[in-house]
Amino acid sequence: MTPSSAADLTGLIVAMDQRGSLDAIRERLAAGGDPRRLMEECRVGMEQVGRMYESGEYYVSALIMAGEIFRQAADILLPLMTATEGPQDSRKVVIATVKGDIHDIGKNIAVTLLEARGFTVVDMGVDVDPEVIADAVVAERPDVLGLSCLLTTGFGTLRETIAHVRERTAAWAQRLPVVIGGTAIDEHAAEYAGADGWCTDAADGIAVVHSLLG
Ligand code: B12
Repeated sequence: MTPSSAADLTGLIVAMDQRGSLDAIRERLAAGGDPRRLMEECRVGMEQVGRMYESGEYYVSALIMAGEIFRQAADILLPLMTATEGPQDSRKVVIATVKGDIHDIGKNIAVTLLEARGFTVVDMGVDVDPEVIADAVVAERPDVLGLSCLLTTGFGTLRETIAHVRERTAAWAQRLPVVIGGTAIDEHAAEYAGADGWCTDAADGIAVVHSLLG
């Protein structure tokens, strides 16, 4: 299999081949490909681009380019993914990327999938102060708070944000479930931050939200 083959979507993303990546997606969809699987292959490509940036092989411009390719891929794939979503929910989620972090591609996918499942989503955007998030939680009274964080340097801010929210919602009859997401999140990060659930994939995140809400 050559790197330019439609079957190697991950390789095309890593090679920053924008036209090739999008053509491969269209080709694979036309052949009956599963949009979720294609999205996952794109995500793996992004992870690889990130590692190459880390090792000095790619510059920050590659992160920007990969982000742009992924955004366009998501424009094709998300409508297909949401068209086949399962049972609907009518509860409310406040969601934000934490202070100091401007990554929003993953958060936006989570928002789209949550909305497709019927959730009302209050999207506060990126780089949001802990106090501003806590204020929104008090004003909106959501059923769940979702926080996105892609930077390991943001884990302290996640913890600070959740602590603020816990303080401001201490009098609530029911503890507000907090779910965190992002590529570097794991159970240790979740425990450190004081979150109730975590994910590295939006579809899993929605399953976590459902299990926390009962
Ligand atoms: C694209 C990208 C960028 C773009 C972001 C564009 C944008 N608008 O978002 C730009 C160029 C701006 C960027 C900047 C930087 N980046 Co960057 N970036 C990436 C890259 C390559 C892909 C991220 C991405 O979009 N992935 C695809 C999405 C779909 O995946 P995801 O975000 O994980 O989201 C999924 C799940 O996690 C989940 N999810 C996410 N959030 C939430 C929230 C909830 C509530 C739920 C339910 C689910 C959920 O759902 C999503 C769909 O399944 C990653 C590499 C990687 N491994 O991810 C590096 C990466 C995150 N970046 C990194 C770095 C270092 C930076 C910079 C500091 C670089 C620099 N020197 O300037 C800056 C930081 C800027 C800042 N202050 O935030 C590092 C972080 C390392 C670390 N240990 O913290 C990474 C890991 C690359 C690396 N390996 O070094 N970056």
